[in-house]
Amino acid sequence: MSKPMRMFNPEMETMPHEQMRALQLERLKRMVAYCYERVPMYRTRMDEMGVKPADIRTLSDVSLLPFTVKDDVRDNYPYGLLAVPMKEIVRLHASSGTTGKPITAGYTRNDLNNWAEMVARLCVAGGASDEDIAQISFGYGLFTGALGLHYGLEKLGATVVPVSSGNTERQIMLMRDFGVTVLIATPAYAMYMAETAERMGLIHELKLKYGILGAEGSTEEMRAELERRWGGITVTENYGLTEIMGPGVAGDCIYKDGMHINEDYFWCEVVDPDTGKTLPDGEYGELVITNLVKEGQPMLRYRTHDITRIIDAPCACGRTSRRIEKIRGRSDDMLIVRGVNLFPSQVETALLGVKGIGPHYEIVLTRKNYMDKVQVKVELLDGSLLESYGALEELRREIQANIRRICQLDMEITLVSPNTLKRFEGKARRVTDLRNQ
Ligand code: DLL
Repeated sequence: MSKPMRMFNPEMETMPHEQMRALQLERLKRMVAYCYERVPMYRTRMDEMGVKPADIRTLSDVSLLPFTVKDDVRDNYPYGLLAVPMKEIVRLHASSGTTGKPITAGYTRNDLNNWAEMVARLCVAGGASDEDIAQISFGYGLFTGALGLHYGLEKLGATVVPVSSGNTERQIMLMRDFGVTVLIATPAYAMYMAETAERMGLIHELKLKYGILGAEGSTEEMRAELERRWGGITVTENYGLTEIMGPGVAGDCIYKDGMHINEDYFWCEVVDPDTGKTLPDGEYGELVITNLVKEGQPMLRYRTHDITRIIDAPCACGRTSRRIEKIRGRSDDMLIVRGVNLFPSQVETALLGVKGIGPHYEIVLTRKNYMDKVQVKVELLDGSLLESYGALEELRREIQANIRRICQLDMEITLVSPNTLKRFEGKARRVTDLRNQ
């Protein structure tokens, strides 16, 4: 048997820092000039700020450039930010979001080739090889997740099963029949699939080894629960966004100590979300990404709203790239409850440490007499507990104490019967905020 792949592109993935910085600077200079010449919005903004492409002499000069925000992409919907004639665009993707016009992205043929390369790297980092059979349970369509992973996995030579999301029992049957070894899904859907496989009594007949998950946040506790539920698989996650490319910006290696950035394609900074000032590596703030190589719709300093920090320490896997820590939350998902900042991920951490409850939850915020109230609905693993007031109260108190310790807030805990909360086949929506209604 051949040795499993350890890296897809060792030359790039283990490039010494100095050499990588030189490559990034060369690419940054070229990209800034490219955007200035071809995208009217960037030319206008840079002219207004009195910045010319020639002013970019070092990587830190990136801070001279204007930010790009989601509204810029919306305001230029659908083609206003393309840097090439439509004839050169061979694919369009979009992310719907909850309000307003979708966010669109156009890709040239070179963009698609580069995209497959960056995804292939993160799949190998997450354990996949050309010997694997990978089931893609992201919804196929305008969403970048399914096709992004699809071409990356094909590029590395894995066998792709493009099943898409939904019809969960059939997914489990196919996993067994096809001998699937790698699962591609959101963490929320992967959890739902694990439950379904357990219920069907098939979980031990599966050959699954790796879950390469992404497109939404999840906590370490959720990762551990997924690994356990699926019978001891390795779960890694990867990160990306439509505006910048889709999946492929960064991904975990099997050491799960931060997501390796594809640094030859992206320049990542972390900024103070309030002042926009660039922060030193290691400090938490908002991730801002600049495309270093992209023809169709490149972005300069795109504000992701995702909160993380950059890790610049060696990794046991031998890759030399800087990493981003697990996303803590989005700055626009941060809830302010009675003056306290709350990320939904903190609630997840508090819940998953408690025995007797399942990994599904829902957070509902209401306001009465100017007072915010948070209700957390959680499923019991054993429904018969609903008959025992004493046991229920004890469990509720334990959860409440955990939440108070982690979130510094008191919340009302509602324990519900097993299998009654909503399940998700894509990105989970766990928060309902009714305070301004
Ligand atoms: O979710 C791209 C993607 C697909 C990434 C598949 C990984 C796997 P959008 O739909 O544009 O693109 O959503 C982007 O999702 O700004 C984050 O808030 C969130 N997100 C994506 N990956 C992660 C992750 C895709 N690993 C938005 N952890 C981003 C936390 C994530 N949040």
